Amino acid sequence: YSFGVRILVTGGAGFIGSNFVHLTAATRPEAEIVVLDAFTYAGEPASLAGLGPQVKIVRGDITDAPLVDRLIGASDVVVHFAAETHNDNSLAEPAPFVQTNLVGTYTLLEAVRRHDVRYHHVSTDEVYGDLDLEDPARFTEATPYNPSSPYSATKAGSDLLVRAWVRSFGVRATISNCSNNYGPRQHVEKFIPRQITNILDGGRPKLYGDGLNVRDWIHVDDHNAGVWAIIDRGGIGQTYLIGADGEQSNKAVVEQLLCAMGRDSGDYDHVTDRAGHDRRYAIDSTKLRTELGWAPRYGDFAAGLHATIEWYRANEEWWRPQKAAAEAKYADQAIIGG
Ligand code: NAD
Ligand code: TDX
Repeated sequence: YSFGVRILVTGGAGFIGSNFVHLTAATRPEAEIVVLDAFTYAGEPASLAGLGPQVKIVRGDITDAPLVDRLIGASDVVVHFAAETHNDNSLAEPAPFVQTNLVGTYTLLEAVRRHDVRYHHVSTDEVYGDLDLEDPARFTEATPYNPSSPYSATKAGSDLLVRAWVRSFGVRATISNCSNNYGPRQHVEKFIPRQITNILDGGRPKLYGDGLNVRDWIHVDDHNAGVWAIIDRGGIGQTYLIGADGEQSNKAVVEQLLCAMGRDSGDYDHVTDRAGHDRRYAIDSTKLRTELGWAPRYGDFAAGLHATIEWYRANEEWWRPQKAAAEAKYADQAIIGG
């Protein structure tokens, strides 16, 4: 470490944050981990089960400035995962995205500035907008910001706040922009868990539009290993893209899931497309690989997908309580959208 061992993890009860906490607890026994999480619909207490006294959990909001000030004053590094994260929700109701992603990040930045605490900001490749299917280009750290949705616009805004706090106030921060994550403990509203659990329930996957949109998939543990490489060895003020060369069309993913789960590969429905639906994301992670020596360990997407299917099969008690509500939200959004 280039800092002490007290780590504040915001959003540690969510998908990527909870995997980060488990990975850190398993690999860094000396770390003292505090999770700050509001336990929104996306925060799941069961995702933090089985962790010892090394991990403390605080239920609270990142926009609560006095609470944030107190926790950051007692930390050596902040790893900021907390966010509203689902594009479809941001189209139905943008307000919590502005509040959490922009005001929440601002609140953290003011506290790390006051206490001079090292800060890592977890962001997304969606800040760069999208690429054409025919375009051989991939996103790099130099790609201009061009977000499409309320979600990606608030993430882009939060990244720009970080850059300004680095330049104007000397805050010791780094930023990572990662591609689409998959793996255990991802909310059933998201693409891969939604389709796996539909199939487990004997239903059919739902493909938006023509299904040819491309996402660049990475296993959540590879993302989190990249985050640790940046915290340990990253340059202050630097941005690093994290991606594992995992481009797949949504249609191809659905077909792989159906085949892997013993169903006919054509057994899915096309449904109304997402408004403003980004066509393709693709990450060039050369900087992270060459400067910090990071490389993904889950190179084989099919194997990672199989393991993820097995996790949802074995952990129905984790996802079942959320499933009906998530599908009801989709049914409502379909009515609003016509
Ligand atoms: P998630 O929705 O699964 O979890 C978000 C967590 O943040 C939840 O535990 C929730 O309770 C908490 N939270 C929300 N609002 C809060 C608030 N105001 N105060 C405190 N806690 C609050 O999200 P995720 O998919 O794990 O994403 C984590 C981070 O990684 C986000 O910043 C996201 O933008 C980024 N990211 C995600 C992906 C992806 O594929 N999922 C890819 C790149 C970057
Ligand atoms: O039922 C579905 N059918 C479908 O075709 C759902 C839920 C999604 N899709 C499509 C939309 C996208 O093209 O699948 C793709 C993936 O959808 P999401 O899981 O909603 O992810 P995406 O919109 O790509 O954003 C994700 O990756 C970047 C995360 O949700 C973000 O938090 C992250 O920043």
